[in-house]
Order: sequence, then structure tokens, then C-alpha cells
Amino acid sequence: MDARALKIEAARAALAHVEDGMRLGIGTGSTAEEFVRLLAARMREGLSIIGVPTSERTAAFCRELGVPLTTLEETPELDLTVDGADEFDPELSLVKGGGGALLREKIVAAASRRMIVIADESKAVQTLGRFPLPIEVNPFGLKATELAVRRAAEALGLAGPVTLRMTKDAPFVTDGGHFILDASFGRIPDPRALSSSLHSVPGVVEHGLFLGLAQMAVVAGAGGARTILA
Ligand code: ABF
Repeated sequence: MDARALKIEAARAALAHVEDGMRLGIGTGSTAEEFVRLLAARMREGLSIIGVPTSERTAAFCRELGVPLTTLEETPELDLTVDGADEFDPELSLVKGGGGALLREKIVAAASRRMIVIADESKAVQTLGRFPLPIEVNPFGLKATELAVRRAAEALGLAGPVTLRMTKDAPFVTDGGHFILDASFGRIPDPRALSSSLHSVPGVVEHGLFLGLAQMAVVAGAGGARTILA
């Protein structure tokens, strides 16, 4: 099964958990896009939902496919968020943000009663940290924030390159107007400790450790899709 087929397999299995009338958080990334395609097809067969997109890119894609959208201002409580991930461990702690949408993804996931992660087996790890951790930072005082992030990690025995995410010759700018530092700390044995330590750095807006937000992952592999429950 090729990579796209695996994404479609995971997205299809997650769609089975979408009920008529649901208020959905809709994720960002290529797997989430497959979910939106399948969702739009089900809506053409009569399913009725309303969605809150986790990025401008996802919003545009939903509008293109006719998926009705709302905002968290109008709909602050969601029934279910379906989103991708860059990594997940056996407890369904996640690293997200490879697509640069982590802040809105975390806000939307936290506003949802449930979160289902859709991924393929390549995202499965025993310990988070193979994927560089995206950290969303305020552009003001960037260098000071980067130093503080390094110190916070070092205090936990973590070290490694922390690089400003670029697009061509300018910093990548998130939907929220922030920059992203990608931190290659290697294995993160205590994600909760790192999470709270990063949150104590004033210039850090949010980071890509999603802890305790996902209750289920649908993971597609060569042998089909499997479900992991947190
Ligand atoms: C998004 O999905 C991001 O948080 C994450 O980086 C991305 C994974 O993308 P893909 O599904 O294309 O692997 O939610």
C-alpha cells in the first residue's frame, strides 16, 4: 500500500466515528486532507456536520470541498477533532507542528470532547523525540527566547540543534504571526517535564508536545488499520 493509500485508510477509519450533527475540529496536513476529502463525500450523501479548521490552509481546502465552517467564537465546544501527527507514542502523547499549525491545532483539540489522531505506522515511536520538536515563539526577542529554550532543555538533560524554521530566505510565519523553532533534542524521556519547562519561557507561545489530548489513534499499516486507545 503506498503512502497516500495508508493516509486514506486511516482517514476512512476515523470517519466512522463522525456522527450526524457533530461539531468537528479539522486538522492540518496531508492525512487530514484525506479525511476532509472523505468527509466531503459523506456530506454529499447526507451527513451534516460543522467544522472548525486548524489552519488557513485547511479552511481554504474545506471551503473548496464545500465543508461548512464555523469558528471557536461561535462554537466553543466541539465534539471531536480529527488531526494528524508527526509522532505518537504508546500513550498517545504526540509531537505535532511539522506543518506549522500547532497553536491552532492545540487550541482546537483542547476545545474538543475527543481527539482522534490519524497517521500511518511511520509516525509510531516508543519515545517521542525522533522528530524535531516544533516550538512556536513570538518574534520579539527571538535570540533571547532561543537561549532560554536551550537552557530549559539543558536543565532536563536535553541538548541539540535549535533552528529557526525558514521558507526560502525568510523565517516561516505561522497563521498567528509567530516564528517556529525546531528543536532536535533527541529522545524526550519526560515530555510532561519538558512541556511545563518550555511553557515557563516567556517568548514561547506554544510547543508541539500534545499530552493527554488524544484518546484514540487510527494507524494504517501494510496489514490494515489498527486502533490505539490512550
Ligand atoms: C498536522 O499534521 C501537524 O501537526 C503534523 O505535523 C501534520 C502531519 O502531517 P501529515 O499528515 O502530512 O504527515 O496536524
